[in-house]
Amino acid sequence: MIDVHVIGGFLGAGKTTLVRALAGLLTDRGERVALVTNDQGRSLVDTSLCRCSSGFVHEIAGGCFCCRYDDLEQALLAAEREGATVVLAEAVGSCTDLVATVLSPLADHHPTRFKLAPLAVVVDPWRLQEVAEGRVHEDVAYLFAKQLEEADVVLLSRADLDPPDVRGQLTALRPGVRSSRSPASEATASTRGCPLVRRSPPRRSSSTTIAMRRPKRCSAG
Ligand SMILES: Nc1nc2c(ncn2[C@@H]2O[C@H](COP(=O)(O)OP(=O)(O)OP(=O)(O)O)[C@@H](O)[C@H]2O)c(=O)[nH]1
Ligand SMILES: [Mg+2]
Repeated sequence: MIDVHVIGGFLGAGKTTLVRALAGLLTDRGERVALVTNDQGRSLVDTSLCRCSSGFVHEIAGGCFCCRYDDLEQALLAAEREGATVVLAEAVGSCTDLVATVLSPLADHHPTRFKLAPLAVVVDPWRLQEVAEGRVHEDVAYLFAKQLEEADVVLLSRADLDPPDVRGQLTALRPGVRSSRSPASEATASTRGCPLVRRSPPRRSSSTTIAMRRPKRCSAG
């Protein structure tokens, strides 16, 4: 069986950074790692970044995993044919309902083929703080809460930047969720060597500068 990890989290949370760091760690341990990137647009920066971290990258563009389920399934089957032992699949930052639209159908259709990991949602502690304090647009708060709601585990990014302790706020928003630091705290180290890496400091945009999408299910499919 292939281990399949679906990684969710809000726009800019640190998903690609995590996926790339994990790909490196797992490859060092002898795993064959395939990555699946996803966006609603047609051209993915994340795909180019991920190609720096793994030889096996499948891109699903033009829609979220939720409305491109068949493409995701095909990508996982292709990864299996390529001999992958682990797949890391990064969902679009505005995606919600991953359990209902992706994990449950995969479990139903391929009970002996894919071993589905608990849903991991990457969270930027500063963003979490903004949400908890009501400093974001209601659409952002809605998406953020929806993503947290279905998380089995929350991975807090940017641990290397001395973030605020948000465990209390996290528990208030999502009681009982497991949380831990994202293993990708050394973002610059994990992305070193790739010409596409953005070397500017991580985004600290306020709610007014967030590129907003309405909190609706993806319509691109
Ligand atoms: N220092 C530091 N920077 C981070 C960390 N995680 C992410 N970043 C930075 O934050 C920015 C966004 O990170 P990405 O990994 O691209 O975030 P994402 O969730 O994949 O973003 P989208 O796919 O656009 O939604 C990049 O500039 C990263 O280098 C971290 O743990 N530490
Ligand atoms: Mg990304």
